[in-house]
Amino acid sequence: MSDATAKALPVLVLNGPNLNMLGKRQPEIYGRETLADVEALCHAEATRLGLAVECFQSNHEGALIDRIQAAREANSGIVINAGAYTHTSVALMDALAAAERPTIELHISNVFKREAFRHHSYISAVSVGVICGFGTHGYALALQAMARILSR
Ligand code: CA2
Repeated sequence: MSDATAKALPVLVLNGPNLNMLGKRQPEIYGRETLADVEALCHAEATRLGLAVECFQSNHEGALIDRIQAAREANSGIVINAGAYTHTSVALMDALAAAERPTIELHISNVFKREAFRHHSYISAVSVGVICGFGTHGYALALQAMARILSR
């Protein structure tokens, strides 16, 4: 297959609990863009980078784990904003480790300027790197970093 016809590598963009509320509450922390705006941004940035994205949001830990398990077969990399599960979920950490796909952890807000309980992440230990504090632009930054990782 020539480069021109090569299929774009599919990156999974996962959003966890309450991120379906983006743009509807707390704009001073999370901005005014909705989850649909964020997912459109991801598709546009992926196209620009020659990647494909599959977006998934759930408020349920088990549904997120099921999607991560599917990513082992279906996706080349994972960008994850695990929401509050970041700070609590050994189960998500274990699922990401088992997926064996390069993972980038993302937060819209700068969690280190916030409450102490947001300073610890179970996801960081199984991630290539972490992007936080750049608002929803962080999703574009994460995809740029993922494109570089997958090109190696
Ligand atoms: O900054 C981030 O992206 C967070 O992952 C967001 C989580 C929070 O628990 C993490 O500590 C940091 C919360 C997501 C809630 O999103 C909302 C968005 C709009 C309105 C209400 C909640």
